[in-house]
Amino acid sequence: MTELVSGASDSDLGAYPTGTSDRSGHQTLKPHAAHWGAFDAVVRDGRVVGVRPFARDPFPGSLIDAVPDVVHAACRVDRAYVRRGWLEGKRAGHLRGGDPFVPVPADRVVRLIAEQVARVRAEVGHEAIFGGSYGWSSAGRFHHARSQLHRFLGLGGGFTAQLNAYSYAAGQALMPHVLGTTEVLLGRVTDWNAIGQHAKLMLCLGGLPLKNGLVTSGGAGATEYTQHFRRAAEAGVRFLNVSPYRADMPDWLNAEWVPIRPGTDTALLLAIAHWMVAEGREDHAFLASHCVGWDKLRAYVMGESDGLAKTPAWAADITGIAADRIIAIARAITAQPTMLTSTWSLQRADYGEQPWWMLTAIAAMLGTIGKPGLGVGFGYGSVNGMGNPRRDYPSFSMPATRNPVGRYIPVARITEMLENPGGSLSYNGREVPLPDTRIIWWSGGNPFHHHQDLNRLLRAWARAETMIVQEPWWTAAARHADIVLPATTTLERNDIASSGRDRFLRAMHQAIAPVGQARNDHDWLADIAEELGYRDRFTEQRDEDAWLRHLFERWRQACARQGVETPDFDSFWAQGYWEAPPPPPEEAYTQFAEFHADPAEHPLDTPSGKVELFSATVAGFGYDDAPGHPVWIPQREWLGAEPAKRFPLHLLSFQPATRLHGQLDPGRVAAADKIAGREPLLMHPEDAAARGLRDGEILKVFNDRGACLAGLRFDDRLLRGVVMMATGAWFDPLQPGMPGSLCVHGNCNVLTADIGTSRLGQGPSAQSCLVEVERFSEALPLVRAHRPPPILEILEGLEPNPR
Ligand SMILES: Nc1nc2c(c(=O)[nH]1)N[C@H]1C(S)=C(S)[C@@H](COP(=O)(O)OP(=O)(O)OC[C@H]3O[C@@H](n4cnc5c(=O)[nH]c(N)nc54)[C@H](O)[C@@H]3O)O[C@H]1N2
Ligand SMILES: Nc1nc2c(c(=O)[nH]1)N[C@H]1C(S)=C(S)[C@@H](COP(=O)(O)OP(=O)(O)OC[C@H]3O[C@@H](n4cnc5c(=O)[nH]c(N)nc54)[C@H](O)[C@@H]3O)O[C@H]1N2
Ligand SMILES: [Mo]
Repeated sequence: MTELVSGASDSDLGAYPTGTSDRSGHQTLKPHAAHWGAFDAVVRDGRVVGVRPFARDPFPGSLIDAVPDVVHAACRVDRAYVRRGWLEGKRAGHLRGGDPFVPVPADRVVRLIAEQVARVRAEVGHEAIFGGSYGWSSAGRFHHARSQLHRFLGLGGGFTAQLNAYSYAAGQALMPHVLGTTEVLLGRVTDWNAIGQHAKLMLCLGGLPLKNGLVTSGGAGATEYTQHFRRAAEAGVRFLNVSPYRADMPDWLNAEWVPIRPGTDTALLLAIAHWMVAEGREDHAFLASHCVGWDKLRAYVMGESDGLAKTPAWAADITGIAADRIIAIARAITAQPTMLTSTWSLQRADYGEQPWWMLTAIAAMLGTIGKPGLGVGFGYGSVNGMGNPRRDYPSFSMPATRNPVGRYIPVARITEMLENPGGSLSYNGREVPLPDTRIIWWSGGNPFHHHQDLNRLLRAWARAETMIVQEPWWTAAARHADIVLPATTTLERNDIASSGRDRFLRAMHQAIAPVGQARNDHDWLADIAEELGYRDRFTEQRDEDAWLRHLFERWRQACARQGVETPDFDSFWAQGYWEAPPPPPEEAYTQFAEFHADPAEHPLDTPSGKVELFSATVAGFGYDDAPGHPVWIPQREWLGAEPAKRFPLHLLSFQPATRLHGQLDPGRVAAADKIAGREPLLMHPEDAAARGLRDGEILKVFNDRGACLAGLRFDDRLLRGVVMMATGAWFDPLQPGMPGSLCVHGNCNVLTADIGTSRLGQGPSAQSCLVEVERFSEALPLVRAHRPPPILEILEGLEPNPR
């Protein structure tokens, strides 16, 4: 593999289509891939100057347009830096984010890190290194930053890890108790062919938002997300969009919109259940043969166990949906074959386990779990690839490394971990001990993007001694670090992209030389491992090329075991991609089909082998925030709650249409969507009129936890009282390092609450958030997030003080 600049040789291009030189002959195309799609990078004079969508992608997304901007952005980390305060010994107890950085030579920074790691390992223990490093990293599977860090820390003795994903942590904890698997939310779900062939109606909580299909974890060669909706609609499926936002479903699906107050779906579902029982529409046979606990759930629904019947009239007050409309929905789903789904967002809220458990219960009452094309599945509207008709081929990956100390926290409990060293927290029936964290190490994720209540995080973050962040860009995580290692972007190295939800394997050719002194994460870690005496165990004495060939060979053998023919590495690399044979167009997959046919022969992996509408296991945990069957518990913050008087707007922070989380934020696609450089806040024009606000104005959005600026965008597709902001505008406090400082750019996580969904799931609960807005009439502060932080040139005489 060559590191190409201009004028590629034949061997660079190989069999890859070469009709790509412009008249000057200096332009080349390099096959590449990212979570936001597959593309060819257009390279001229050592720079990425453009992108062309992958020719085999039927519906390439628009996010790839931002790639050249971000690769060459001014906010690339150009070399290694150490925070001045850290060098002066201002470590544990000092707020990060305020003081400037000092450039430090690469060899010295490697030694500094190795010293700290060795000392903490010896003096405190491996669990004092928090290496959870949650985040999406990049699509390439060898250079996947988080996997590389876990390998490095695991081989060195271990670390404290993070369990589950921000995306669906509550669901990951709950579903094994109910359906015996997490596949129903992240794996191979009933596919769109089956839905199109058998369903007449699809009830979608949270809709099927088009923008979510722009991304696939690991990247996709085929963005087929919308095509499946279209085909299902053409096959006669009608769609119900139950959501506070009409635009969660594309107009062309002609969906019926049922506006619902955020966080109240469980009440709606309980009322549907009540009507079904009252009308005798539940599938008694299925409930008896395939489920346990119906008697207990039934007693709760009818009010026999708690004196409160969950009638449509009861739910109408909570949800804002009229009782007769609730009955009409209940009638519709019982009268025709119906598929049920919910976006992942519903469980990123207080008690987020409940709507998913109750939706599963409705599928059980309908008797449809495992019936062709029916039942329930989560996430059809959340990411490209869910429900893709496919065969299960091996995906290309780094082998997982063991974490010898076996310590972890539930993914979103980081602030609590830092606040409570030596304490513990309840999670899914266990007491999880919290370590005394000394080193926080992030590579491939951005806690100052993804975590809730950033002001609280900022205070807790101060407790550790050393924060190490590996990043290509000066993200907020890098700015709040002590030691910053410049990482290459994928365009500066060779890799292979692969996703379990996509049938293409794609070569990612290095397109340009590393920018500045950026290095591959693997190479940084190999050098640190060398200082610590285990380079060879870390690298297995392979370089990048040898690793890719090795991993490819493993993948190839796994394919061969399934009888799938694959090319050799060199042919694959030259071709730029490999496509798994697509399944025959009529082939359809229904999850739980065997269980449906014979529950005794094919039991679920639950204690009873059946669908657990009441779980003795969960009940046994004794959690009042997640009892043994689905229940309605009002969220701490919602439109019916007490704080709504002071903060009368429900803020939903949804996934951005213009980037992937914080990634690509410095690029043109995200920039074009902003209002005077601030993240838009969507609001119903009447809510705005009631406050005397005009479209396009800059607002201050606030609650007791924090405040940010946002640009007002009218949107009459929203339920009144609900406002929306996308996540991902880089956190930009007016006074860096000061908790509570106004974020001038519009990062919604200064507003969200940091409370676990419940003791069962301990997932993030970002969606339960009330705010108020007002016009911001001061002079607009500069957005500095996309510039490097203050950097001091050389500080003579400042010797690092290891402690
Ligand atoms: N309010 C609110 N907050 C949310 C959510 C919400 O709905 N509302 N959603 C949550 C969800 S579902 C998720 S998944 C999280 C996402 O949170 P994250 O996954 O943490 O967000 P990303 O911005 O994708 O962070 C990935 C980081 O890795 C860096 N990176 C990319 N390539 C490389 C590389 O090769 N090497 C290194 N070292 N770094 C690299 C990128 O620059 C980026 O900063 O956010 C969560 N936060
Ligand atoms: N373009 C783009 N696509 C992405 C991502 C990205 O960053 N950019 N991120 C990816 C990731 S990591 C993930 S986890 C998925 C997340 O996928 P989701 O969680 O499905 O995405 P969201 O946009 O948070 O939420 C979808 C919709 O749910 C609705 N909703 C919110 N709360 C409620 C509620 O209480 N009730 C009802 N009925 N509806 C509600 C909102 O109107 C919102 O528009 O998206 C993935 N797709
Ligand atoms: Mo996610």
